[in-house]
Amino acid sequence: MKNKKSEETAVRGKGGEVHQTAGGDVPVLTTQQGTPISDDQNSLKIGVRGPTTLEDFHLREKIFHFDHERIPERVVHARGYGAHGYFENYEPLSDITAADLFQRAGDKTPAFVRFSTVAGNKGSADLARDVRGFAVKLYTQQGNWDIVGNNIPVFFIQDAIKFPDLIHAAKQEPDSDFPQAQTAHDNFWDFISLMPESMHMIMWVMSDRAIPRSFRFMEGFGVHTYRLVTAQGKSTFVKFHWKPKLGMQSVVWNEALKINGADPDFHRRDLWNAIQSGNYPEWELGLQLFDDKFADSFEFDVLDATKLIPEEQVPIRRVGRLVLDRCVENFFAETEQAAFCTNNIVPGVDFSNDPLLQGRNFSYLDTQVKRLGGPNFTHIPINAPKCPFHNFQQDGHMAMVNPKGRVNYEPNSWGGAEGGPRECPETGFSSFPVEEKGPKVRERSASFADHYSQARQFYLSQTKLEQGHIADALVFELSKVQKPTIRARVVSHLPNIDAKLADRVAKGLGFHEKVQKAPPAIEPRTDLKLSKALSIALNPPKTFAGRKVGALVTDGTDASLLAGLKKAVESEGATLEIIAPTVGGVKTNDGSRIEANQKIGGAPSVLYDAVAIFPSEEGARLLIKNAAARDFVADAFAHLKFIAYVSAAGPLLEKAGIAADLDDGCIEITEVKHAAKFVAACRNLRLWEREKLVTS
Ligand code: HDE
Repeated sequence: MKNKKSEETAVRGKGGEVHQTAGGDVPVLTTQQGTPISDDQNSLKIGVRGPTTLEDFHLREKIFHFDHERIPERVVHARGYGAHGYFENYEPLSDITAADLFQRAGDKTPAFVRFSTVAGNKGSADLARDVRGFAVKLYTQQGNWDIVGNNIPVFFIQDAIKFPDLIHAAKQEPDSDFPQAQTAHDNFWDFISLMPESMHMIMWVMSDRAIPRSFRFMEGFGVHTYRLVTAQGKSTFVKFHWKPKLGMQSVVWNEALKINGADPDFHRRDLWNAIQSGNYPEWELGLQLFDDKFADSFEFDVLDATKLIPEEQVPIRRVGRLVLDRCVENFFAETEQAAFCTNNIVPGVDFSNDPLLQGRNFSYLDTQVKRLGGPNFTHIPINAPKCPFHNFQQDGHMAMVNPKGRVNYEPNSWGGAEGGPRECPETGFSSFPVEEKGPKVRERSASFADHYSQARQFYLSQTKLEQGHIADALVFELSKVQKPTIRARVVSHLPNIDAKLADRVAKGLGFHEKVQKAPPAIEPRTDLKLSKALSIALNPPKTFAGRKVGALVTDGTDASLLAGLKKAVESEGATLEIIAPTVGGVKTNDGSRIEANQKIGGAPSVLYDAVAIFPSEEGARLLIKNAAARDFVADAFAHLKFIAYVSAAGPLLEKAGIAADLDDGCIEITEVKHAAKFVAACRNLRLWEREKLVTS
C-alpha cells in the first residue's frame, strides 16, 4: 500500500477535486471484492475529456449497488422506528404458561421494538392522525416470539378478508396518489361508512390516542385474544398490554399539523434522543387472563378484534418490564430489515380462532419474502434467533447459514451428531388440542354483530374535553370529504353511539337536514359500565419527567433566572433547550455566553411541552418584529402549554396577543424560586381549562 501516513491527508487533483487518502488508522477504500481503490473521484476515461470506458469495474460496481439500494417498503406500517432493549420477568408464571421467558424472576430476554404509523409511506411525517404499530420481537431461549400489536386495543375490521380493502381505502387514492398519511379523504370514509363494525375503532382513531406526544408515552396492545398454555396442557385466554412508565400523553391537533412541518421526524428523534441520553423508555407487560367461563359470559365475542375487555372487568396483571436501552447502529440493517410475524410464537403461547389473527398468521411470511427478497430473511442478524437453531432447510437466495455435513433430511439412519437434529415431543411446540367442529361456511358469526355498544362505551368514558376532541376530529376529517352523501352516511352511524355527538358533528359540518340514523344490526346496549381506563385524561401521569422545555432567549437574558429554571427542569428529569436569534447563542446579562440549541424559526413552540419566554428588554423589542417569535408565544398559549416568562417579555406577550389573557398556566419568574412553581405546574402537562378561550 502506498499510503503509510499516520494522519488522513487531503490533496487536490488536476480538476481541483478533493482527494482524501488512507494511512495510519484510516483504512483503504476497496471494492466489494476487496480490490484497493486508488481514485474514487474520477471515472476511467479515454483522455480527460473523453468517453468513459466500459471496463471501469469500480464505477460499474459502485453505481450498480447504489441502483439497488432500495427494497420495497412495507405495504402498511412503512414509516417506523426501532430500538433494542430487553424484557425483564418479575416472577415465575409456570402456573399460567410454559413459555421459557416467564419461568424465572429477573430473567432478561433481549428485545427489538419497532413503532410505526400505518397509512403513510416511508418518508411521511410522524404526527399523522393514525394508529401506531407497536411490534415487539422477543429473542427467547425457545425461539423468537413476536407480539405484533398497535397502540389501540381494537381494529377496524373483523375478518382478514377485508384488510386489502381497508388499506386500499386508507392509503392514497390510486389515480392521484394523494393524500398520503391521512385518512381525511373520500375513499377512506366511503369505506368506513359501509363498514359499521369499524365504528369502535373510529372512536379511538379520532381520539387523542392517534396523535401521541411520543412513542414513549403510549400504550401498546396485542389486540387479539391469544392463549397461554402450561407444561401440563392447561390453557388460559390472554390479551397483552404494554403500559408506559411515564404515563400517556398526546399533542393537540393543531399542534400535530404544525409539528409535521417543523419536524416530520418528531417521534423518531424523540426516541433516539431519549435513549442516547440514558433516559430509557420503559413499559410494563400486562396480562388480562380469562377462562372459557368468562369468555362465554362476556357481552361480546372474545374472538372479535373490534371489541376489548375493559380493565375493570378483567384486571391487568403486570408481569414484567420492557426497557429500550440501545439505538440501532444502522437503520436499514436493523429497523428496515426487521421482519415481524404474528406466527412467530413459542411453546407456552398459542393462537385463538380470531379470524383476523388467523389471516395475519398467513400474511406476514409472504410480506417478508417480498420485502427481503427470499426465504432466508431469518438469516439477517436482526431476525435470527439468539438461541441455538437447527433444521434441514437449505439454499435459496442469500443463504448465510448452511447445514454442514452430508445429511439434509430426516428421518435418516446416520445417528448421533452426524444424523443432525431430531424432534422433541417433551419440550417442542405443540398446539393446544382444542376441539373444532362445524360445517365449512363463508359466514360471519352472529356474535360479531353488535357494532356500536363498545363505541358508545368508549365515547362516554372520555372526559367532556376528550369527547370534544373526538367530535372535532370527525368534523375535520369529514370536512375534507368532498361527496356530501359520504359525509351523511358516516354521520348516520353516530346516533347509535351518542345523539349529542351526532348533533355536534352534523353542526360542525353545516348539515341543513336532520341526521338519519343508520339501522343497527343489533340495537346498541346502554348498560355497559363506563371504563376509566379508556381515557387518557383520567389517568394523568403527574410527572414532567422525559418532557422538554424550550427557552426563548436573547442577548442580555437574565443568566441567574435562566440557570435556576434549567436546574429546576432538570431535577424533574426533563430537559431544557435554548432557542436564540442565532444558533451561535447569546451573551447574557452577566457577560457569559450561552450556546443555543436552536435558532428562532427552526424551533417553533410545537416542538416543546412547555416554554419559557426569557428575553432581555432590548431583546424583546427585537423579537416583537420577528413573526416566528410571535408565533412561538401565541402557539404555546393556543396549545394550552405552561409558559414561564420574565417581566421583560411583556411587549412580546402583548404583540403575540396573549397579554390580556394570562392565566394560571402563565407563570412570571421574578426570582429563582418561582421556577419550582412552574415545573410543578408542568406536571399537569397542559392547562386544559384554557381550551374554552382558544377554540370557538
Ligand atoms: Fe399488520 N401487517 N396486518 N396488523 N401489522 C403488516 O407486515 C396484516 C393488523 C401490524 O414494525 C405487514 O412486515 C393483515 C392488526 C404492525 O414491521 C403485513 C392484517 C394489527 C405491523 C400485515 C393485519 C397489525 C404490521 C406489512 C389483517 C394490530 C408492522 C409489513 C388480517 C394488532 C410491523 C409487514 C413492523 C405489518 C398484514 C392487521 C399490526 C402486510 C393481513 C389487527 C405493528 O404482513
